[in-house]
Amino acid sequence: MPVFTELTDYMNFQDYLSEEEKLVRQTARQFVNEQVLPIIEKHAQEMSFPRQLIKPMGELGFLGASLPEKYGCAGLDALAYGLLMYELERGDSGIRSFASVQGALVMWPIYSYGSEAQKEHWLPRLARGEAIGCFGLTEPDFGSNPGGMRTRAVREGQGKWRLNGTKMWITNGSIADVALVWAKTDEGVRGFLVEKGTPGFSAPEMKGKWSLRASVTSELVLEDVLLDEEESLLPGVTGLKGPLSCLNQARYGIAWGALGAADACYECALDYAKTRIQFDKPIASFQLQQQKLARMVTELTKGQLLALQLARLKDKKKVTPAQISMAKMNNVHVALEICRSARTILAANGILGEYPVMRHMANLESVYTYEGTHDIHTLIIGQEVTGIAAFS
Ligand code: TGC
Ligand code: FAD
Repeated sequence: MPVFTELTDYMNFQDYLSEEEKLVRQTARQFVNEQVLPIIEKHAQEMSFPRQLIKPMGELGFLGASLPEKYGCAGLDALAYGLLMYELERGDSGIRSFASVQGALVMWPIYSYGSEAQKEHWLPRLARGEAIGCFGLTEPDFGSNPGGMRTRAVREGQGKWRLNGTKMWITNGSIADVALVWAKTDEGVRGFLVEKGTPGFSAPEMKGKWSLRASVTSELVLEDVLLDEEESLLPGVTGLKGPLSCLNQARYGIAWGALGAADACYECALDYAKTRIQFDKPIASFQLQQQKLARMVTELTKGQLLALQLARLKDKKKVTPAQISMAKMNNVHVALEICRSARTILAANGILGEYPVMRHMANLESVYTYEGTHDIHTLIIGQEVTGIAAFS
């Protein structure tokens, strides 16, 4: 598999990065080149998550990277965090997914809605990769519409809660030490931290995926799980806005990350087109192939500029959920198109694991769906511009 030393930067956006942003990106790129690319194809073929990468990711500060140093995190700005996601997903969407779930969907809600004791107990361990987290919102019958969830938590005497329900499609589920489970209560939706090994709780792994094969996806089964309120209940939020606010963090990371996968495919296709000879010429000399490459680099660049502005808004705390939806929707869509186009340039070789193209393409089919499908983000933007919700 070819290893490329620099990211695609047609509009020279890197000239305006701070020293810290450059360092984070470079560190993540080196990590991916040295530790992810040599092993990822084998893991994807064997359908296993490379758990040996968790500790190094923790040591490098990649987990919960935008949270404060007080809890053992790197305290990165939004742009540095986005570039980190870009580089990780250039390796594989499964690696970025692991970091997204750990940081944006488990550590961020504990930081934002947890008690001080919960923060001190979980955040440093999660940051170091000594504990793994997962985020349980989706259910077998409620994906795009999590408000319909059936998982239920009821108060059981003084300071206790009883949880029943099933979650599905949960990244990291079977390897997680702690699951953040969202459940309906009489007060509205609440978040509960459920530790591995709690009686009545299990997390069977889902098998047979053709996408995100180097990532663990699981069910969460909760049968009369008895929880202590102080340890488990996130006190700081009630209502669907709890889980949906976490998604803003993760969707932001995906808007950057998907472009990393696209960059890997574009670079691979460009390199291949310049060296593959047909009709006595490199295929890069044919107009039809140049058109594909020009389109790919243009869409990649437009996606980067969209994500850059999103980063600026996010750091100024001015970003809206619908703006994040636009970037997630657009960037995953163009990333998938870029990967598909790259596959056509590599033709038969494009389906081989020797090149990263088909793996990225298959991964992005999941990315297109999770964290809100392309359709749902379209409707979120539609609601923003018309003032009319068209979800139901
Ligand atoms: P709606 O009535 O619109 O909203 C309910 C309450 O939530 C608030 N809200 C938000 N708050 C913060 N950020 C957001 N993005 C928010 N969106 C909504 C809203 O203001 C309201 O608050 P309040 O105080 O008035 O109660 O809710 P709805 O039921 O009509 O649903 C709207 C819809 C469809 C947009 C929402 O349900 C949605 O986003 N659906 C998509 C579900 C989704 O994205 N699931 C992702 C699961 S996690 C995952 O996929 C992880 S993959 C990880 C990986 O491996 O990388
Ligand atoms: P559905 O909601 O059943 O949608 C089916 C189709 O109908 C889609 O095309 C959708 O766009 C369309 N549709 C639905 N509603 C509307 C509407 N109102 N208008 C128009 N079209 C509509 N979830 C978690 O909670 N945690 C995780 O860690 C997690 N990880 C995941 C990992 C993977 C690999 C995958 C594939 C999914 C993961 N998910 C996770 C679940 C993911 O968030 C859901 O799959 C996603 O929200 C869509 O739900 P669904 O698959 O049930 O599709």
